[in-house]
Amino acid sequence: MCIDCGCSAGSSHHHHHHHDDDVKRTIRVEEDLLAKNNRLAGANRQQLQQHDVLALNMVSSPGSGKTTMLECTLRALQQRYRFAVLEGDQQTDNDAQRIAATGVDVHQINTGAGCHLDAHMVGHGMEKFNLSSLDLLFIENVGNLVCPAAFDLGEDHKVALLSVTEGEDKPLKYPHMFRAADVMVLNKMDLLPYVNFDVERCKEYALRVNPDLVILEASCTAPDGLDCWYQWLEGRLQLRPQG
Ligand SMILES: Nc1nc2c(ncn2[C@@H]2O[C@H](COP(=O)(O)OP(=O)(O)OP(=O)(O)O)[C@@H](O)[C@H]2O)c(=O)[nH]1
Ligand SMILES: [Mg+2]
Repeated sequence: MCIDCGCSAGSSHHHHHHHDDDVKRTIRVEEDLLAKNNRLAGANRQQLQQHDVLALNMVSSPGSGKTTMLECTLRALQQRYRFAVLEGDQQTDNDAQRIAATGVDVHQINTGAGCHLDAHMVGHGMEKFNLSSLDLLFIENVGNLVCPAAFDLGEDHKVALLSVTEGEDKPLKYPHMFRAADVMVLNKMDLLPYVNFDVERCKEYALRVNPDLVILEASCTAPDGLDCWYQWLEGRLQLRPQG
């Protein structure tokens, strides 16, 4: 259930003809849902921290390259770090199969009609792994640039991917996601010659929405195209207390 698109809970934003009582009730339901989610996210975070597991919530529109970037990352770094992946999708276990092919432990969460992962689903997903044998848990969220922004899963950082085929105005049009994220990975830089995409303007928009955003330029197909991402990731992993 989602406060932004009203997929189940119903949103007050789009209905101006509600009676005041209906609006108040809708808002109360939304507040309750988010409060419950935040409680569960806190419990997830506590568990992850107890085991010194870094958790990253990968968010983007469908097709920006979340799974591809994870496949590359796992293949490149799994000799040095212990990974597990939670895969969120409405339907299919396509992405889980792609991750499993790398040899890394993965669990698929299907949300059905749901347009985002919530902390409750992730808490149960975490039960599938032995947290004390992990360095990093990747959570790939449902492809959606809107609703996942509102749901804390207990992660350390949201990492938002944006590919250069999507248009440089996206941080302005979907500000909640880029405000909720700590990192923006500008992906598919290899396609820049074929699309109208102004990288500098995109960065300016993104920083306007979130001045603290770390922006990384990446390509999953170019040689060394993910080096800056690996650098950020390893820097972050090395910040953890030594277990
Ligand atoms: N040229 C190019 N293609 C890429 C890059 N990264 C991903 N792709 C392609 O983009 C398509 C979508 O990639 P996915 O990794 O499935 O995207 P996703 O974000 O996981 O998609 P959903 O899980 O459906 O939200 C695939 O055909 C990838 O091969 C890149 O850096 N450059
Ligand atoms: Mg995917």
